[in-house]
Amino acid sequence: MKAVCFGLQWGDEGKGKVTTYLSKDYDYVVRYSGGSNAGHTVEYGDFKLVHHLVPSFDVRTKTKGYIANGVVVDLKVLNDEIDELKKIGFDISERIKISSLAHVVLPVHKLLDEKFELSKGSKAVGTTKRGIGPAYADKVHRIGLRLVDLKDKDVALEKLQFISELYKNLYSIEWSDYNCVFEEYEKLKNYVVSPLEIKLELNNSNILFEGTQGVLLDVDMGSYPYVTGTYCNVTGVEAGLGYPVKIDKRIGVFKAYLTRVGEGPFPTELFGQEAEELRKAGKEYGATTGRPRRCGWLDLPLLKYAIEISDCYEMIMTKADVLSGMEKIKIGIRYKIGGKMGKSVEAPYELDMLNKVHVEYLEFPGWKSLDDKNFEKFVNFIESETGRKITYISTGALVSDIVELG
Ligand code: 2SA
Ligand code: MG
Repeated sequence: MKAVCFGLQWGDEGKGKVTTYLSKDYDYVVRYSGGSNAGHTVEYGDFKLVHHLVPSFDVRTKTKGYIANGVVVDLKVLNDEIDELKKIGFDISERIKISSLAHVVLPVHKLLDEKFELSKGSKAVGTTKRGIGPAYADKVHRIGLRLVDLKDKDVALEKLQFISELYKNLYSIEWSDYNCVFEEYEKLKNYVVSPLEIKLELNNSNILFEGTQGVLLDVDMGSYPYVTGTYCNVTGVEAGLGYPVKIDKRIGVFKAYLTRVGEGPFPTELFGQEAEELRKAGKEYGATTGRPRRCGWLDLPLLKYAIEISDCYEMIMTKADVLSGMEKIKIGIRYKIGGKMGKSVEAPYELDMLNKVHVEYLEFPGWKSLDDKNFEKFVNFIESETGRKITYISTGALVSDIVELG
């Protein structure tokens, strides 16, 4: 069995928790995209983990993790995460592998990320400043440093000096502390494998591919230019792994409302008191940067778009418990363009028009708990509108707070 668990919104749908919950039935959880911009929060009860690079497998089980070459790796962040796990009693050194073809996020990437954002002024994307865009850009510029390059220190040194020179000439960014790269590499070199070396094992394993961010942040299919630097859609699985793989299940995760962190259009966004209440109730603060997330109502046209482009057949809804106790709950059901009486737009073909739309809402009576009939109505409405089954509902923050729907 090969499945992918990915986000149907702008990230932070609760993929980390869902992945951890589902991971016990798989041999491997594989990260195929993104980098340390990701923040997958998993509450076990006794302890809480925020995964940035370590795949979100259940640390209490025997499931293993593989970081494929589609991921850009900040070596220090990964080492720190592995060390933290060890400190709390989970030595994952036998349970983690990294593709030798994965590119390394260097200090210059973070500096350039910061510089780009500052220089763009009002056009800034609101990145996490973790160097993600520049690291992917250097991969495409064909100057990136891969883990395999670090095998031979002389080769790596020459590459690093070349990168450093380019950054100085092109961007006036100075950096020469190459030792930190070598030191971090020494700590994790035993986990590095060639993608071909691990292919047979992966072919014969049950794998849960773990998406990062959400399909609306996909570099092609998302709300460009307000997107991340890579493929968050399920199309990223093969690109990230480096070879074809047949996926049996595409599990899309969405939140009962909507959040976005960073800039870009957000048609159902709430402001002021209403936004603040939702943010507080849902603890909607960036898991990597701590930034307050923008909050709003569930956007059905966007959800339909995400389902369509990911060909997702099964959905998991999270955080409906956060809405419990609210008097009224809204869903944005339709877009109109060109004034309130304008043309109705069901699912956008391109997301460029998102900042021009008016949203029509449907109001639902609130629910006290998830056993309430009113909640059932909410679920049924989403299922009938999307034509997709909601197979699980997360009922609270803990990994174990999940119920399967019959
Ligand atoms: P980047 O850093 O180049 O990937 O930023 C580009 C856009 O992608 C958004 N992005 C994210 N959106 C939601 N969650 C993310 N992870 C963290 C979290 C974010 C945080 O789990 O909360 O802590 O701020 C994530 N990572 C990238 C980003 O906001 C830009 O809009
Ligand atoms: Mg997150």
